Amino acid sequence: MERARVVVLGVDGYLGWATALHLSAAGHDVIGIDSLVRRRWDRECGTRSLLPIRSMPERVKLWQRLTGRRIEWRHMDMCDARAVTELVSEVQPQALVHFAEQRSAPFSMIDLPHAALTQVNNLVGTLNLLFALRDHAPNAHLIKLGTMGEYGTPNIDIEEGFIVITHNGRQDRLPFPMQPGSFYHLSKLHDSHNIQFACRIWGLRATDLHQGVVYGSRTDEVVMHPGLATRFDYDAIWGTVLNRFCIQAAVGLPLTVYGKGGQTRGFLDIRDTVACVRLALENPASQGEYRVFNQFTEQFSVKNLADKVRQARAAHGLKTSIVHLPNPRVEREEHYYNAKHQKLLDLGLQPHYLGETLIESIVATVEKHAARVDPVELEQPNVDWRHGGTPGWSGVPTPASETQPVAVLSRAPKRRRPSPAPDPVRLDA
Ligand code: NAD
Ligand code: USQ
Repeated sequence: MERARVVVLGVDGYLGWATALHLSAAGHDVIGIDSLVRRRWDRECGTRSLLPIRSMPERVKLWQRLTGRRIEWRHMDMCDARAVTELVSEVQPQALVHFAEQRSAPFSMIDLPHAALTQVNNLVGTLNLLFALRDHAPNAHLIKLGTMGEYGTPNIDIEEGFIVITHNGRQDRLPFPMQPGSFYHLSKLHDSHNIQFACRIWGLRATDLHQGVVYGSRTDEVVMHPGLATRFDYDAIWGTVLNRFCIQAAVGLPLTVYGKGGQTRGFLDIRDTVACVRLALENPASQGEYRVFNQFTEQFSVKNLADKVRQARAAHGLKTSIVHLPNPRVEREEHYYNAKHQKLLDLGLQPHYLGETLIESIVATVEKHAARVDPVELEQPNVDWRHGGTPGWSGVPTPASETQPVAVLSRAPKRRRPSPAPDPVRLDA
């Protein structure tokens, strides 16, 4: 594909930053936007990236100094419809990669304000984009980060987005039945419906990447300089499971398996995330097409992963313990799981599979920054699916000056269990 003008939405995040660098290195012209809201949510949750991350202006300046390549940085909220419209009409992108959402399942389960914030932020941002594309760039290719969690854990094979069903003697190709497991995962499903609808009625083109759980922090571009590091979460709100296990192992804490640990999910290395996005970009959907790629490379149960980390450490003579904590989530702990993931392989993806060396390299990265680890964040989960934020939850009030225009918290999360009848959610403050 020729050089494309591509907007990366959510460029300050874990995957957005690594992807922006990868696309820029591949010769594409990248414009990165972010509201920086994740940095605010970190302050509110009392969490922080294990790897120190620089400000966006510093990062893009460093990238330009090291490579001569320019990433244009713009501070913008996806919930600001006018700003999204102006961006799309002015830039006239060939493609947009949309990462800019609230992406933590536990965050969305804290209480009503957090569930509402998640759904408003994610749905309104995506809707703003769809209308802007309809009116100003109907040929642009939308590449949307969805999630494997939209499917849930059905007792049948999971297809890539659609399934052929025969019912009462008639046959159709229909969206695969979905059973998401949190208000966050539901927001991704609602987005998928909205995007599919926009492709059907307005002829837009979109690729919905149903991505599994990502691990690792190193891509070819990110490792060029410590100042290019991407965020690396490990706490119980933002940290994903393998990243948490590696950090727990590095600091000598037990690996926290929730429940029996038979929960099986699709996983992928962050190097494969950036490669998959590039493949989707360089092999665009047709006009009017809504397509789904299941974006992961291997499936593991949580217990399986914990055993792999333990074995990798044992190979170096180090002992790691595993604890089974009462599961704070409502999810199946033993189930059938077989999800297809062929389409990205067909486009040429060359996966990086999880091996002991990789686990060791993640652990080694962590060890360098062990002084930044807050062990409390690694011990007990602080959000329960049945009751919300637990007494261990340590959110602090959000300063009024930092509230967002559309999706806002009407009240800050408290240190106590939320009352059965929460305050009404205000979305207009
Ligand atoms: P992240 O929290 O590190 O990054 C998301 C970025 O989006 C943040 O920088 C945040 O400030 C920005 N953002 C959020 N709402 C915004 C808004 N309204 N306007 C502008 N910017 C906004 O998350 P991540 O791990 O990089 O995930 C990126 C995307 O990939 C998410 O959509 C997530 O659902 C999806 N995903 C992530 C994983 C994973 O394991 N990390 C797996 C599957 C799918
Ligand atoms: N888990 C543990 N111990 C832990 C942390 C998690 O056993 O210390 C378990 C959870 O109970 C769950 C599994 O590990 O069964 C995965 O949890 P996770 O926190 O790694 O991932 P999840 O909440 O599903 O969300 C993450 C990203 C989200 C993305 C999703 C992809 O935060 O943005 O959408 O992975 S997927 O899981 O395929 O839906």
